[in-house]
Amino acid sequence: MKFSKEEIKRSMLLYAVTDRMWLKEGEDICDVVEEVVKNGATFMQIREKELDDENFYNEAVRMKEICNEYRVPFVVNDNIDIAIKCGADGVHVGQSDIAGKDVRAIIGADMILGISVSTVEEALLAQAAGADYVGVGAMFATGTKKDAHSVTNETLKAIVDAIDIPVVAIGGIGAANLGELGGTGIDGVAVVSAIFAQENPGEATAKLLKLCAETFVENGALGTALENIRIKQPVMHNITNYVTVNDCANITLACGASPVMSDNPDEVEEIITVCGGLNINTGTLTAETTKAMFLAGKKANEIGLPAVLDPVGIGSSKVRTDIILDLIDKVHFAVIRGNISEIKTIIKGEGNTKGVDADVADAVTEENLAEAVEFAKAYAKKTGSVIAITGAIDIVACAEMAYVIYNGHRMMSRVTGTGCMLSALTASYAASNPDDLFEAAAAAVISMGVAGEIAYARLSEKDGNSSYRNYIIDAIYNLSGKELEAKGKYKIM
Ligand code: 3NM
Repeated sequence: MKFSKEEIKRSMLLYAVTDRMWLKEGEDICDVVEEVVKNGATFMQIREKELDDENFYNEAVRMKEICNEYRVPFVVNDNIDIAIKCGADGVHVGQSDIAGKDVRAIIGADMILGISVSTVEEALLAQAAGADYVGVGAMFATGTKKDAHSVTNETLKAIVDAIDIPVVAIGGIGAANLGELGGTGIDGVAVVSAIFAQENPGEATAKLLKLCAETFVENGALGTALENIRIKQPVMHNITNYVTVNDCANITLACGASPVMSDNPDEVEEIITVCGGLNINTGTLTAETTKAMFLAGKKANEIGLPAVLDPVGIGSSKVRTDIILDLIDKVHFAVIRGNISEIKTIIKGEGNTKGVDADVADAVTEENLAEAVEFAKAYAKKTGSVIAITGAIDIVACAEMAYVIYNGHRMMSRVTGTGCMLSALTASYAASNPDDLFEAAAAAVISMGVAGEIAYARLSEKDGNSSYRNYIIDAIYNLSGKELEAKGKYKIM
């Protein structure tokens, strides 16, 4: 299956179900769906009760493409044929439709199966029939589904306790009453009118997601890693290139840390002693900054502070490659963050090409993912550093485990320095979570990707890459731990 069980569980948080009834004059449902997933819906179901099969199918194909781009699971309500034909991630059926086990037999093991239930007995049957989640409703009075049974919070809790698969509540749920479902143990809510009947479905989605995060999400390792920066407010020593130094300083402030940007070899050893960690970025390298990097890096090691390396431009010249390899040799880095080509070049420079990069294509894709993850883990094991390889798909690896991260937006590549900013951010996370560098680095990478998504949703017609850069920094400034948990799109390998 494309989505792991954990991803499906997390994606229940804000489950949107389409309804064309609320479309405004001339509006296309797929455009609305794009606004909704762009603004944070974590799951999408197409529900068409009146449309003929051809139009249903055509619409499903387009929605599938949109959801795919945002890595949001997409299922089709009731129509198994269309679900299979359009390549949907799954299908959702009710009690009056075909029996769950028959649906599983038709769709096979890999597609997501959701089943609507309103009693514990139905929930147990759904689980036994191979459902990946159940939708429980109706929790409140709803005009959207006329024949819905009503369910009490007690029954909802009993269902949560009785089964192991994720539970999403549905029916009459909106911003005003969502809080009443807190404490029931559900994974999230499914809504139709609270999104699609609203004047601005995108804005409504963003607001609901925040509420869902506050109500249903517990701070895990990622959220805690972010909150720790705000609590500890470490001073961060950055020795970085002059192209993006200001952005690195501002993103450091945005996440809750405090930047010092000294690259003077005569003072860096003194400066680092009042800091919580170090970020070394090898862009626009000069003889002086090189000296400062070695001095600060060694001192950071000596006094036990985490150092992050961003090997910008390795391979672009012999001088730079040699310096970076020498740095890695003489300084222990808590985290090394680069794109796959940079990380590959580091390893090649060590003459360790065999079995490492030969079959790993330059871009990480679903096809070479398993191999790229093994490559990152192997290098993490060898160096004792956390290895963060960033691109369209990001990998954050320690020797035993890796986060594979799908957050971010392609518009990020139109801003110079998103990588540099991420390294500065990673150093702030590492300094605030020195005992859990793996989760810290993953949280940093996810938060940058989430910020790229939030910033993209905020762009208006006349905005370009300059506003986008600022919106990314704003998004980091405003990001909460729970929001980070809620918006993270990742799996563990
Ligand atoms: N299924 P709204 S209630 C599609 O109880 C659906 O199984 C339900 O719409 C169930 O969010 C429902 O507008 C409608 O109330 C939910």
